Amino acid sequence: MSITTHKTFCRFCHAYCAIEVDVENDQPIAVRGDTSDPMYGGYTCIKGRQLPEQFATPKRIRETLKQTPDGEFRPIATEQAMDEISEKINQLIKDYGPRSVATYVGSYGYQNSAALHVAKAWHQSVGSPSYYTSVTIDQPHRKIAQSQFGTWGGGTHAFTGADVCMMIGNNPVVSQYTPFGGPPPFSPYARIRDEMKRGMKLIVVDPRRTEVANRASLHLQVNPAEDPTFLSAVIRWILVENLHDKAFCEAHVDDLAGLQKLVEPFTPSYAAARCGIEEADLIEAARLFGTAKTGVTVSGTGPNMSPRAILTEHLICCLNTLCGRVNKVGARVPNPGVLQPNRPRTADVIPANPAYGKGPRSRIRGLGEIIGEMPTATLNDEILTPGEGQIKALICLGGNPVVAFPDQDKTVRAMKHLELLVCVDLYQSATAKLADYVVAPTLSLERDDVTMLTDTWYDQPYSHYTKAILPRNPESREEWEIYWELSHRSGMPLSLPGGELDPSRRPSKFEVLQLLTPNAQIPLTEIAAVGHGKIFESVEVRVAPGDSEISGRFQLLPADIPQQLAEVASEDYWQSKDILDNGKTYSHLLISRRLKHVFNSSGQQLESLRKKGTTNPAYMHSEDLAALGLTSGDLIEIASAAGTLSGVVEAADDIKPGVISMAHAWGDLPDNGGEVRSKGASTNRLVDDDRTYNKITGMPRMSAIPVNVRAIQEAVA
Ligand SMILES: Nc1nc2c(c(=O)[nH]1)N[C@H]1C(S)=C(S)[C@@H](COP(=O)(O)OP(=O)(O)OC[C@H]3O[C@@H](n4cnc5c(=O)[nH]c(N)nc54)[C@H](O)[C@@H]3O)O[C@H]1N2
Ligand SMILES: Nc1nc2c(c(=O)[nH]1)N[C@H]1C(S)=C(S)[C@@H](COP(=O)(O)OP(=O)(O)OC[C@H]3O[C@@H](n4cnc5c(=O)[nH]c(N)nc54)[C@H](O)[C@@H]3O)O[C@H]1N2
Ligand code: SF4
Ligand SMILES: [Mo]
Repeated sequence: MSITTHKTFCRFCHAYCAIEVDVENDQPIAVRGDTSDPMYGGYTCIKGRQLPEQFATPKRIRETLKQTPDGEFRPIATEQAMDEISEKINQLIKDYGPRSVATYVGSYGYQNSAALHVAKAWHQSVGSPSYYTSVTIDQPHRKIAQSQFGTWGGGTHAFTGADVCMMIGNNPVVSQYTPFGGPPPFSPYARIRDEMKRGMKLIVVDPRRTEVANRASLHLQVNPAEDPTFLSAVIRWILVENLHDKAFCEAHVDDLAGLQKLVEPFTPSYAAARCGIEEADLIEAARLFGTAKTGVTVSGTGPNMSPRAILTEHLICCLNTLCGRVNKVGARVPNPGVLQPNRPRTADVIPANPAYGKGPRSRIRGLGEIIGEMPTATLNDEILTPGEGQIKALICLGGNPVVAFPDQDKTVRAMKHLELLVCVDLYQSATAKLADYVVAPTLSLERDDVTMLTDTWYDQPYSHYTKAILPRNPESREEWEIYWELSHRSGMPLSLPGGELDPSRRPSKFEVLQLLTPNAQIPLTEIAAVGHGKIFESVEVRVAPGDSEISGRFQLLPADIPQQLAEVASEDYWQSKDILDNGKTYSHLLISRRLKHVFNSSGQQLESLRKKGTTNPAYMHSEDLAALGLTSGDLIEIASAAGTLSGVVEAADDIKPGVISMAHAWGDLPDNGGEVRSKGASTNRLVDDDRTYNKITGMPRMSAIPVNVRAIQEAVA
C-alpha cells in the first residue's frame, strides 16, 4: 500500500501542535511538524513524534475489558459492556439517587473536544452534581481569586507585545502550558526568544533554575511556598516608589490604602531573607515590573500546589491591576476566541462574583461546588463516607486517580470501595487495574476534533478542525460517546448549547461539535472546510467605552484576604533550618515539576520515551547529597507526615539546596511497589488531604511538602 500524508493536530498534550502524519496500511508511520501552519510553524516535541509507537504498541487496549471475580480482565463486546454499565447505573440512581453516580474527567478527557461538555450535559440530565475534573486539583485558585477580585471587561495585557513578563512557578518550555498572559503554549521557546529580542524582560520566580529561568533576564530562586511573601514585597515596593498607575487605581480600585497597610511588614530585607533571595534582586524585579508600560504576571502549578494558593493568585491580580495592565478603550483584543460567541468588550470592571459558596455542597469538610464543579480533593471521601449521597459508581475519562489524586492509599481504598468503576483508558493504568470495565478509547488520529480547549489561548484568532485520518476500531468509543450510550439506553436526551442530542440516533462528532458551538464567531463548517489550521483575521474585536453606571470596582481586600495577609506577616518561616510539620521536624521541602518526555502518567509506557528515563528521579542539589552521603542513582526513602515513598536520587544543581524536585503521576498500585527504578513512585503518597487543605478548593499541600530523606538498600512502595 502506498503512503499518504495528512494534516492534523497532535493531542498527546494540550498544545495541539499542527502536524503532518504519514500513514501506511492504516498505521501512522511518521510525524512531522506542519511548517506551513501559521500558528505553530512546524513545532513538535519528543512526545508527539512518538504517535506511531502509541498507535502500534501491543500495550494499547483495543477492545473493552471486563474484570471477572477472579481478578482477570477478559474482552467483552463494547455494546454488551455498555448494556451492563447502563443497567447498573440506572439501578444505582433508582436505589441511591443520581448523586451516587460520578464522573472524573482526567487529562485525556480534556483532549477530546466534546468530552467535557457531553459528560456535564449527562450529569445535568440525570440531576447528578457529582461531576469532577482534574482542574480542581490543578490551578483552580486562579479563577477563584479572579472571581472575588473582579475582571476587566476589555481583557488584560497579553504576553505577545508586553514589555515585561513575570512567571511565578511555571515552566512553559517544558510544560507547553501557561494561563493567559504567559507565552502561548506552542513553540514556547521561540515565542520567548522572539519577544525578548524585541525587548521584553522576563522575570522567573522558581526554587529551581528551570529551562525557562535559564532564558530569563532575572531569576529569583525563592524558597518554596513563599510566593505570598515575595508578591507582597513587590507590591509594597511598587507603592513605595509610586510606580503604580494612580489614575487607573483611583477610577477602578477599592481598598488601596488597606492593602498598602497590610503589605507594610514585607520590607525588601525581611522578604528577601524569608524567600532566600538577594534584596537587590527583589527590588530589581519590582522596578522591572513597575516601570514597564505593558506587562503581565502569571503563575503555574508550583504556587497552586503550595499553601495559600488563593492568596498568591489574589496578589497577582493586585499586582497586574495596580499597574493598570488592562486593554484600554480602542485596543484590539488579540484573540476574542474563534469558537466563542461574540460578546462586547468594554473598558470597565465586571463586578466580583465569587465562584464558590453556591450550588451543591459536598458532604466533606464543609466544601462545596467551585467554578461549577465538585472539588476533586473530596471525591475519595465522598466514595468512602457512608450515608445519603455516597458515591457508588465512577466513570473515569482518561484520568489516573491512583497516581494523580492526593493521598494515594486513600485513593486506592476509594477506588476499591466503588460498586462500579469504568475507566476509558488506553492502557491498563494503575487505576484501570481496579476497574470493573476498561473501555477502549478511540484515539486522537481516529477521530474528528477542533481546537476547543485552546480557542482563547492563542494570541491571534486561530482555529483548526481536523477530520479523523485513520479508520476507527468499531469496538472503541470516544470519551463523550460513553454518555451518549447511556442516554441512548435510557432514552433521556442530552441538552447541549445548540440543542438536544437525539438519543435514538448516534450523532457524528461534527454534529456534536456543532451543537457545542452554536454562536461561534466563525461557523464550524467554515473552519472544517479549511482542512488545516488558520488565523481568521476577520475576527476583530476592539474595546468599547465602559458604562460607569454598571461598572464594578476591583476588590483588593475580599473575603479572608486581610486575615491571610496578616497571618503570613506574623508567622514563623522556613530558613533552611528544620521545618516543623504536625509537631515533627523535617529537613527538606519536596516540590512538583514536569518532565519533558512524559505527560503526567502518559508516555511512561512507550519504549522510545523510556529511553529518556524510567523513573521520576528525586532531584536534589549535590551539596545536599554529599551531606547525606548519597550519590546519583542511590535509593532513598522520602518520608512526610502523611506517608513514605522510595525514590531514585539524582544530583541537579539547578535545585535550591534544601529542596527536592520530583514529578507526580509515576508509579503503580502501592502493592506493586518495590519497582521504583522501572516504574517510579507517586509523590501523592506524601500528601494527606485531611490536615492542611485550602478552605475553598479543598486542595491539600501538593508541593512544598516537608520531608525527611534517608538512604535505603531496597525499595518499598
Ligand atoms: N503531587 C502532585 N499531584 C498532582 C499534580 C502535581 O503537580 N503534584 N498535578 C495535578 C494535575 S495539574 C493534574 S492535571 C492531575 C492529572 O491527573 P489525571 O488526569 O488523573 O492523570 P493522568 O496521568 O494525566 O491520567 C491520564 C490517563 O489517561 C490515559 N490515556 C492516555 N491517552 C489516552 C487517550 O487517548 N484516551 C483516553 N481515554 N485515555 C488516555 C493514560 O493512560 C492515563 O491513565 O494530577 C494532579 N496531581
Ligand atoms: N512535558 C510535560 N508537559 C506537561 C505535563 C507533563 O507532565 N509533562 N503536565 C501538564 C499539566 S497536567 C499541567 S497542569 C501543566 C503545568 O504546567 P506548569 O505550571 O508550567 O508546570 P511545571 O513545569 O511543573 O512548573 C511548575 C514550576 O513551579 C515550581 N514550583 C514548585 N513549587 C513552587 C512554589 O512553591 N513556588 C514557586 N514560585 N514555584 C514553585 C517548580 O520548580 C516548577 O518549575 O503542564 C502540562 N504539560
Ligand atoms: S507539545 Fe508535543 S505532545 Fe504536545 S501537542 Fe505538541 S507535539 Fe504533541
Ligand atoms: Mo494539570
